[in-house]
Amino acid sequence: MPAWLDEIVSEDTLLLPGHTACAGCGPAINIRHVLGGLTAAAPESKIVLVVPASCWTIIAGVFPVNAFGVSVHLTPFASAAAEASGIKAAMRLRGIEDSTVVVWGGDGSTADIGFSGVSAAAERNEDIIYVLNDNEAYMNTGVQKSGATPEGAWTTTTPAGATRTGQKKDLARIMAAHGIPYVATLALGSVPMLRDFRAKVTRAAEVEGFRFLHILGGCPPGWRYPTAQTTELARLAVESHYFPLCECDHGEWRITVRPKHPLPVGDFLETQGRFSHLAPGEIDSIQTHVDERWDALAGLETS
Ligand SMILES: Cc1ncc(C[n+]2csc(CCOP(=O)(O)OP(=O)(O)O)c2C)c(N)n1
Ligand SMILES: [Mg+2]
Repeated sequence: MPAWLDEIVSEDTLLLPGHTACAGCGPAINIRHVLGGLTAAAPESKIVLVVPASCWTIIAGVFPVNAFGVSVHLTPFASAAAEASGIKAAMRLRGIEDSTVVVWGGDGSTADIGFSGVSAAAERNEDIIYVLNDNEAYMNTGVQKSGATPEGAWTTTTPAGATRTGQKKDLARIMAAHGIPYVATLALGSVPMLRDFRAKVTRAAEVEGFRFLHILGGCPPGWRYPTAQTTELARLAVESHYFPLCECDHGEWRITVRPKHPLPVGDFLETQGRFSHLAPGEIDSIQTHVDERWDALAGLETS
């Protein structure tokens, strides 16, 4: 077994078996690789996971039970980034210099309800890692539309016939505009994507200051697809340019995974019930917006 794979297999204690995530939960795979990557990069660093209201406040468990092998601090939406800033400062005051404070916030939390706190912590350049765990809706409360829900998607608050109009907020670019040291987008759908994912987590561990990781994770009940398809959907999201993988390292933008033969976005959309009502003209319109976003991102690349 190659050394990097060996390392990954030894990380099974970071998210413990028996947690209550749904079958096929994309974020459950993603969080394991975030914690694994951080532990591998800095084995001595104490990790504190800060979790605003979301599926993950349920999955983490109720005290004294903890589904994680690291400390977890649950918060309301609006205060997650402020509480993470305070935890980091308190650790320093107590002489614990080597700590990694990680917010694991949903898209509802990050793009909408908690956004002012996220923006303020970024503007202060707090020394924390903020993860946007993006499953593209308020899933824990039954699939309500968030600012990160994509155009055309069904949710319980945007039913067929009145589906999501407008565009998903581009949180990576919004956060990069704060001038923070590191921003990246991540998804897990293939071995090259896994290596890209882990390299970005490692880079986030190296950098000091506010780091923002935007991670796409499929939700079988919310996106309406069979549970075994989670990684395949992440692959289609990236290969269709629906979710480009990129980073902005100290102001330098780079697309990190460039599909050789980009797929039509319809190949991604057709896998999920949340898009099954779309007419061909609506898919064409989504394709136009996907192409525009890709071109805009490519235009940001500095090298
Ligand atoms: C101020 C406030 N409003 C509403 C809720 C109810 N609530 C709990 S979890 C949740 C959904 C959060 O969605 P998201 O941040 O996308 O995380 P996900 O559930 O998708 O993991 C909501 C609305 C709450 N806890 N606090
Ligand atoms: Mg969500």
